[in-house]
Amino acid sequence: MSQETLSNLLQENRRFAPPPELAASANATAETYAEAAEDRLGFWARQAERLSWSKPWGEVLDWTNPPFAKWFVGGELNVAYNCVDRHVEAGLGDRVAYHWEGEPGDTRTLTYADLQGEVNKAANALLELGVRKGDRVAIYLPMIPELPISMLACARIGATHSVVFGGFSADALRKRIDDAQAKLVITADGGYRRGKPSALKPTVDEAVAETPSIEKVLVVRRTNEPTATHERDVWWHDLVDGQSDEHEAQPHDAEHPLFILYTSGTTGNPKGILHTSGGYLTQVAYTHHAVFDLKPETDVYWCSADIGWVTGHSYIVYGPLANGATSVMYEGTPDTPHRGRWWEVIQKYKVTIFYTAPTAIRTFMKWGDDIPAGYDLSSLRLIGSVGEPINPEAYVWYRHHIGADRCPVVDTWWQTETGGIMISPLPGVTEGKPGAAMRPLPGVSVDVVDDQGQAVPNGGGGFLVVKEPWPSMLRTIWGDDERYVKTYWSRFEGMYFAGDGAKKDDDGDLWLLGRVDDVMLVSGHNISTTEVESALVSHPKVAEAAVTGATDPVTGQAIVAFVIPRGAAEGTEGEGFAKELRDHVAKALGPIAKPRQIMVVPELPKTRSGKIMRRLLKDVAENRSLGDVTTLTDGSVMDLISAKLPAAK
Ligand code: 6R9
Repeated sequence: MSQETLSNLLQENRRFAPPPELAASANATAETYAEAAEDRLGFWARQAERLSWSKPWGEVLDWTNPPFAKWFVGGELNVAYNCVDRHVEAGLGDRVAYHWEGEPGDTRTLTYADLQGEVNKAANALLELGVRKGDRVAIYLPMIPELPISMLACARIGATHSVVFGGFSADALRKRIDDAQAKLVITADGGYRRGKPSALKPTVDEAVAETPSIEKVLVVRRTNEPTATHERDVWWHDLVDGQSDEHEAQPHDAEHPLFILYTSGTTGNPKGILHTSGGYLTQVAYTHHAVFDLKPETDVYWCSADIGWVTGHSYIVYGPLANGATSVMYEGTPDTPHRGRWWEVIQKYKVTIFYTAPTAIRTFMKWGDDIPAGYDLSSLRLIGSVGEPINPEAYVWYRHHIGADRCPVVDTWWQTETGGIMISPLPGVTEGKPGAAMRPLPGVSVDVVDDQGQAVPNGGGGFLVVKEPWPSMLRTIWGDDERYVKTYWSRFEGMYFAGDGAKKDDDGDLWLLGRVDDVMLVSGHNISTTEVESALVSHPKVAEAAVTGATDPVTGQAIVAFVIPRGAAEGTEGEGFAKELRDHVAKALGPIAKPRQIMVVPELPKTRSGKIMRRLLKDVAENRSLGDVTTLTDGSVMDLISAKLPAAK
């Protein structure tokens, strides 16, 4: 980053008011902001009362040793009890917790009473395997019910889980197991992806051959594909099914480690982000209630994320269950067996609240408007987005084609590190602006600062920071307090540095501009990848775009854009198309943002959670061999891209 602030180029004037019926009975109102502003800690203390505590807390926040926070000091609770048992005790045992849909079309319905029995059996099984409070358990499962069941079983007995995306390599799994010194891995023979069984167990075998901390491997049978068995292996159906479905949950300290989740970051070893119990559950329950306006008696909620990503932890498992929600959980990919599968799921379960990622939305734009148009999506009342900045055009497409111009869109900004949503519209209060995440939630203190850590005025751009501790904040990087302090709390005195660029518009609303590491410096101007990508996606022939800065002898860096055309679009090849796009960007943002080069590609490299890996595109643009590709969803994508391209000039 240079001394200059980030550019602030894109103009977007469309506005969408909250639907009056939603506003009239919204869970969060304008007063909520005022209430939280008046007494932030009092506000969070009231939110913590959504949970059931075995022992009341004393202080709300202990911040005497910053940046090491303790929330709800001395309080005790059991997270699994809060997510499951207390709903059963309240007479809601027959309410569906999960409508689970397997990729091949098999289904399972789990009520809260069913979930209680399953979690208790799994907890008893973990105890039989010698897992104790404080031990770490690695979970490497597909999107099947045993995944949330395993997480809750760990939470119940006080073991700390570390979920690793099914599909990460043996090496990635081994590193994570070693770092956490996990005792047990829970896995499956495989899962279904793209219409085929996809094996997991061989990867685990390869990983644990070199992880001395692992004592046992607990294996769910999902695909029935033959797998090698080892002495350390135990089948789930042999061990768990026969256990008692009773288990008495013990209370754990509010700061007891609930889970570790690894984020790769751009350099170095993955960081084990540590989340604890009371504060985490308070914030995910509250935000799920307020941002999605959840009415647990009537809503059917679906978050399409993978549980291996923090979004799945907080908004498929802990938030929705703490609130007694009915959720849909889907195992597979959006295009199996056909490209309308997700819309078919919404139609089938009459989903009312839908939460997905911009990468998925742009893929649907590429596939064409007629696909969602073939399904009845009239049950939807609210739709959300997470993971990347949502380009204004993708927002408007989502609102129109999925939300029937009726559903508010909540663009939610947060991170693995923040644990829960931090910036988002409140659907009954906020007038939506396509592309803006809008305002910090009540009780959350966020700002945009310049290089010196000074708040920028409205209309300015800079670095996104969090100014006060929040309940679901990460507590440290597992085993590395020093790296925690250095990575997040050293860039600006007394503030959490998120690593994202942002701007405040003239109304003071927030627009996220992508990771500051991705900002391009062209002829002395900082240009955000997000704004150029959004300008490209606003061209009617473009579905997706990714840009990166490549070294240039004249301008320092030059913008290189990779674009995927929309399915039905014609005339998307050759120099004519490239010129059309370059002119379009120049018109939208000014000549400085004009890409030097446009490359039409069939796919973009993405992480498992759908984020574009611009670092790899930079390698292509600068004619380098590729860096670390271990977190890439699909390794063949880079070959596809390279094969299609002339060498970058
Ligand atoms: C939840 C999650 C965190 C990074 C974050 C930012 C980007 C997430 C966003 C968004 C703009 C949004 N990000 N949501 N950017 N608008 N609504 O994604 O966690 O995987 O740790 O990623 O994702 O760059 O810093 P995680």
